[in-house]
Amino acid sequence: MKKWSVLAAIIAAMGAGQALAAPTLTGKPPLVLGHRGAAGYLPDHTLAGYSKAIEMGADYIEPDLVSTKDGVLIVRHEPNIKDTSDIASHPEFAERKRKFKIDGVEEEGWFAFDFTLAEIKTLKAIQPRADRSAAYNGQFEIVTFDEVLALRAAKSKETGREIGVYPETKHPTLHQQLGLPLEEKLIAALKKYNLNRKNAPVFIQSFETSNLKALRKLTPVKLVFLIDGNDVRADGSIDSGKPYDFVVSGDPRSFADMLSPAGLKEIKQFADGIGPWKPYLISWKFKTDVDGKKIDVNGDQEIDQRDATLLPPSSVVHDAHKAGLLVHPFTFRNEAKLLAADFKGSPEAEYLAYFALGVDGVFSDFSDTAVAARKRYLAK
Ligand SMILES: [Ca+2]
Ligand SMILES: [Ca+2]
Repeated sequence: MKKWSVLAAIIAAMGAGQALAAPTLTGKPPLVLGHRGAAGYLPDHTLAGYSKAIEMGADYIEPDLVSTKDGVLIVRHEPNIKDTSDIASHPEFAERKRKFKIDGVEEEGWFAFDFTLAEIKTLKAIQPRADRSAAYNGQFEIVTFDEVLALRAAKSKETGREIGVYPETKHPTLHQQLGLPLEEKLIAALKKYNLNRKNAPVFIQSFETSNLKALRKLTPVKLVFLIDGNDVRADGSIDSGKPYDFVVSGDPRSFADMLSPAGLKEIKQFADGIGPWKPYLISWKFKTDVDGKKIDVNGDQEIDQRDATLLPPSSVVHDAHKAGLLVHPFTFRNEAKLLAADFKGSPEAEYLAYFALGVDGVFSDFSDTAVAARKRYLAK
C-alpha cells in the first residue's frame, strides 16, 4: 500500500489524466546505467568507481572517451583534466597549461590531447564536485578504455551476469580536427573484447549526429543520440543549445528541434535511442518576483530545484517510442538540492516518476538508489 501511495502521489503531482505507467519500448525493466562509474561515491571514471557501480547492481558502466596525444582512448569526462586529475600539483607539467577552444568555448587548463599515455599514467584522479567526498582524491589512476573493457570482462565472469558498457565519444568533431578521431579505435577495442556484434551489451552515445552516422556503417552495436540542454528557465522552458556538428555544418536546428516527431524519425535513421537531459521529459518551474527572477520559496538563501515544482510530463517518451527509439534520460542524483519540491527530498520518488513514463533506462550517479527504486517500481 505504501509503495502505491508514493507512486500515486507522484502521478497526481504530475497532473491528472496521466496514464498510470507506460511500458518501456521493449517491455523489459528499465536499465540502470552507472554514470561515470559510481560518481556519487568515488572519483569519476576509475576502476574502483566502475567496480562499485557493478557491485551496486548497475546493468551498464559508462566510460567517457577522450584521446591522448599518442592516440590512446582514455576515460575522462572532458579533454581538460584540470578538475578531474591532480595535474595542478605536478610542477613538471606547469608549463603545459594553456588556453584552448573546446567546441568554440575557450578554456584554460591541461588537455589530454597534449599528453602521452605514459604522462597521463603519472597522474591520479580527483573528485570534481565540491559537494562530494574528496577522501579518495589521489588514490586511483587514470585508465584506458581497454582497461575498462578488461574490468568489464572480469566482473562479468566473477558475478555471472553480463555487465554492459556504454561508451560516450566526447567532442568527436574536435577529436577529428585534432587528427585524433575516436571512432575506429573505439570499434577496434570492442572487437578485441568480442563486443562488436549485434545484441552485444553495448550502447555507443554521442552529443553529435555526424559521428553516429559514421559509426552506423562501422558497427552493429546500438547507438544513442544524446540531447543536451543549457538551462531550465523560470517558466520551465528549456534553453536548448545545438549539437556541435550542427554548428560546424551550419545546420540551424537545436537539440530540442530533434525531439519533434520529424526529428525523432530522422534520429531513427542512424540511432537506436535518445539520451535526453531529464527536464525534456518532466520539466520544473519556479515562482518569480515582479522582475521575473526566481524566488527562494523554501527560504534557505539558495535558488535551486527545491524551490521548483514539476510541470506535467512532455510527450517525448511517447513520441520516441512511437519512432522506435529507446529513451535513456540523464542524470539522476541523490543530492536534495537537485530534486524538485514535489519529490520531498526523495531521489527514489524521482526515479518512480520517470519509470512511470516508460523510460528504458536511467543514467545515475547512485546506482544503488536507482536499483532500489526500480525494485520498488517493479514490485507494484
Ligand atoms: Ca557521459
Ligand atoms: Ca531555496
